[in-house]
Amino acid sequence: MSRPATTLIIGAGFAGLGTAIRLLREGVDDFVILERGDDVGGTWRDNTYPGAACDIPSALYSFSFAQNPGWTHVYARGPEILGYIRDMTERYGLRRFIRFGTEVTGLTYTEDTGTWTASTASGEDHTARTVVMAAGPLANAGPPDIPGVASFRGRTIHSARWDHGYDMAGKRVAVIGTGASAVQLVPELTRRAARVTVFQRTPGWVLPRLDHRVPPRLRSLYHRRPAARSATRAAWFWGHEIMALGLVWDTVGSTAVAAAARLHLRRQVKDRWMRRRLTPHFRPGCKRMLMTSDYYPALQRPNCKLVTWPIAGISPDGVRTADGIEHQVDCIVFATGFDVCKTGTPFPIHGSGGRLLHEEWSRGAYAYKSVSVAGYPNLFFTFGPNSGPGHNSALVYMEAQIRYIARAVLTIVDRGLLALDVRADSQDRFNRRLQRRLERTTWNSGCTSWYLTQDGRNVTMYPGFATQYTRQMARLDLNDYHLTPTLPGT
Ligand code: N01
Repeated sequence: MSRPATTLIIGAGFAGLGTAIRLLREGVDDFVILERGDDVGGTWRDNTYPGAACDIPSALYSFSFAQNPGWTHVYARGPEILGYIRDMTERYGLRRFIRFGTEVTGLTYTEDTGTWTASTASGEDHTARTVVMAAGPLANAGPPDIPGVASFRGRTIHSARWDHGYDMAGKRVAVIGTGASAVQLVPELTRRAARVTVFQRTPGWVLPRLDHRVPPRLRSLYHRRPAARSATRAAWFWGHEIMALGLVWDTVGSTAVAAAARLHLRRQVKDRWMRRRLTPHFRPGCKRMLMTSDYYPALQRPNCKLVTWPIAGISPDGVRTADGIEHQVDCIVFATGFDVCKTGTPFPIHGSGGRLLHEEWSRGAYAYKSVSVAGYPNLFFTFGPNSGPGHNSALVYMEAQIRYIARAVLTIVDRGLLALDVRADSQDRFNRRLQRRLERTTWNSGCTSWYLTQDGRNVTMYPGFATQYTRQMARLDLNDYHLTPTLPGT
């Protein structure tokens, strides 16, 4: 049997590739990246819907150690971000570590050897001393459970699995959902399709996205002066940190955000009745803030209609609403979000003693510092429980996780440990404190969102500033872990 690798990384998106780069920098090159798709990029490979872009400035939505001086826009479009990820893959020579088309179907820990085995759809097994889960929290998409969905005779497309072969020209299109994906794709669809009907269940808070092309002179300055890039990044970072006062905690800050969003709505929508239908009834930040300057104008184009009656079902010819109307369409776009692993895992994960992670998480996921779970030694999560930012770039959080995980992997390697397993009491103490802090956040202020479990527990977001999260992740406190030394002679 071949020697186990040091690390298995599951997923070749931002988190998996970032982890690989960090491990290489630390001198670990004995790892394998398992990727179910046929290219790198994760969410940016999958989300190719018209208008896909990032609503966080590119200077901040990129790794601090691989800054791109050439971003063409303040807010990069999807293809440019995918290009950045592909460039990074080549620059760091990561392709040779990736096994494309390898879908992991299960992970099992063997206590005697302190190793993990990943089973895959092809039947091949991969074994390693440590595993980094980087499969992405928003990787699985599917149509929502709306009655009659299977009976629809036209085309259905999910925002995260766009069908580029389907020509929207001349088509009547329904868009279900008005979240972050919908507000980006609706403006593009109104330019392409004959008619677009947008079905809104809950209006969201919208702030303008002040996007523009980065002037060539500024780009050339960024090329010449890394300090200028870093200064821009720092300015965006601190600007977003201030946003936490309005989006994370239910304070006067959120009243200010609400006022700014109302002003944006008043400026862009002159019709009072339409404004009423677009005005949210929850605290800003409770659901994800929407950043767009072209969504409201798109809704008011002559070929666009906003429907706020609840959807009663889908018929063979279109979408039926509770007022009895059947909206006949050729295509339904589901911008309805993702199957988020709040209580489950993307595949069965068996820890020590045969325990099963999705059974332990059945009432909501939890972890220690979002990366380690007691009973699952040597296994580390990126974007694990309570690691989501509500106001800043996910990549800032991801870098903090990656550094922490690399430190843990090196500790296992350098000390020759069989197992590094977080202590259950440390994990419980950490989560009690975390849940107390979450009680005072906007996410727990009464709306429904994908951040919460069915019984209202927030297992997704981190209740604080990015600087606090980074500080939390800066130290690997071995007092919070059980360290099992390798047995002599093994
Ligand atoms: O999905 P969502 P998304 N009937 O879950 C509605 C990231 N992202 O793909 O609010 C009718 O936010 C649902 O209505 P309601 C980002 O993290 C990032 O837009 O539940 N409607 C809602 O309007 C984001 O948070 C970027 O009442 C139904 C919408 O569908 C995450 O992806 C860009 C329904 C779903 O909104 C998900 O965003 C885009 C039903 N049965 C996305 N089911 C960046 O720029 C759901 N809805 C970084």
